[in-house]
Amino acid sequence: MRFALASAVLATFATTVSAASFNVTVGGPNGFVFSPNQIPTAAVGDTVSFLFLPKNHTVTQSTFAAPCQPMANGMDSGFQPVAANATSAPSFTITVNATTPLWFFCRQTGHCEQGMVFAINPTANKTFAAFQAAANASSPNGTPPSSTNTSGSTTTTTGSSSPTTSTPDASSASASASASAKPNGAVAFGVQAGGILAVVGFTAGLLL
Ligand SMILES: *[C@@H]1O[C@H](CO)[C@@H](O)[C@H](O)[C@H]1NC(C)=O
Ligand SMILES: *[C@@H]1O[C@H](CO)[C@@H](O)[C@H](O)[C@H]1NC(C)=O
Ligand SMILES: *[C@@H]1O[C@H](CO)[C@@H](O)[C@H](O)[C@H]1NC(C)=O
Ligand SMILES: *[C@@H]1O[C@H](CO)[C@@H](O)[C@H](O)[C@H]1NC(C)=O
Ligand SMILES: *[C@@H]1O[C@H](CO)[C@@H](O)[C@H](O)[C@H]1NC(C)=O
Ligand SMILES: *[C@@H]1O[C@H](CO)[C@@H](O)[C@H](O)[C@H]1NC(C)=O
Ligand SMILES: *[C@@H]1O[C@H](CO)[C@@H](O)[C@H](O)[C@H]1NC(C)=O
Ligand SMILES: [Cu+2]
Repeated sequence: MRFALASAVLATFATTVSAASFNVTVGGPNGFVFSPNQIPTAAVGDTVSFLFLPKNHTVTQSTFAAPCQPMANGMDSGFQPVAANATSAPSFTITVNATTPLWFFCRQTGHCEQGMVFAINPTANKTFAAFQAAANASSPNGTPPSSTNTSGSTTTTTGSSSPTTSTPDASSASASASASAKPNGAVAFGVQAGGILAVVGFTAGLLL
């Protein structure tokens, strides 16, 4: 068993040795943002690892036409609540399987409409800026369009303060990845091992 696993890892490594890996943080001190907010050029086989900072975000695939709506059969990390004082964070990794554009958003209430979107391989005609502008112009999911005040979000407090939150979070990321792993022609979920990555510098006072 151990040998088989090691062989599989080595085989995977051998076939992807030239692939690039990108890290993207989700949320955290900078607010409702992915950072960086786009990967301009990703090749087939490249991986993108999302690292979830406080508070409670998702990485969810959408389409250019409907930035804040989950794409049918698209990828979704599920909600990843991270305490403000957490010292580690769950991660979620996807493998790029085509060079066509990939569009993502956070489906936490109101976040997409505040520009929390992300793109891989945007094009000259379908730019990140155009995608984000469309997201900003969207009506919040489940919120009456007439409500334009920004105070509508109910997510300003972090629900969990458990210091052990990160481990189950990572597990749920793995579970979500597995559950959503069916090919959609664009990307595939990568290995979720090593889901816990050390994160330093969280400061509760900066999170809002
Ligand atoms: C991504 O993050 C991991 C874990 O912190 C680190 O080992 C790796 O070097 C980072 N990769 C890039 C391209 O920054
Ligand atoms: C961009 O849009 C223009 C106008 O619709 C079109 O002529 C052009 O072929 C498009 N370019 C690409 C790369 O799709
Ligand atoms: C979308 O809204 C965010 C948050 O207000 C802002 O930072 C960003 O510049 C906006 N993007 C566009 C393209 O208007
Ligand atoms: C927005 O909030 C202000 C007070 O915070 C209130 O006076 C106003 O009526 C609200 N507008 C809407 C559309 O709810
Ligand atoms: C994270 O957000 C989702 C959606 O709003 C919510 O159902 C869930 O309870 C939140 N989790 C925590 C720990 O706050
Ligand atoms: C985070 O803060 C909560 C109280 O808000 C505390 O119970 C918990 O032990 C803290 N966790 C860590 C890792 O410091
Ligand atoms: C990659 O995409 C192709 C179609 O573009 C599909 O046939 C294949 O199953 C995908 N691979 C994975 C691992 O999702
Ligand atoms: Cu979010």
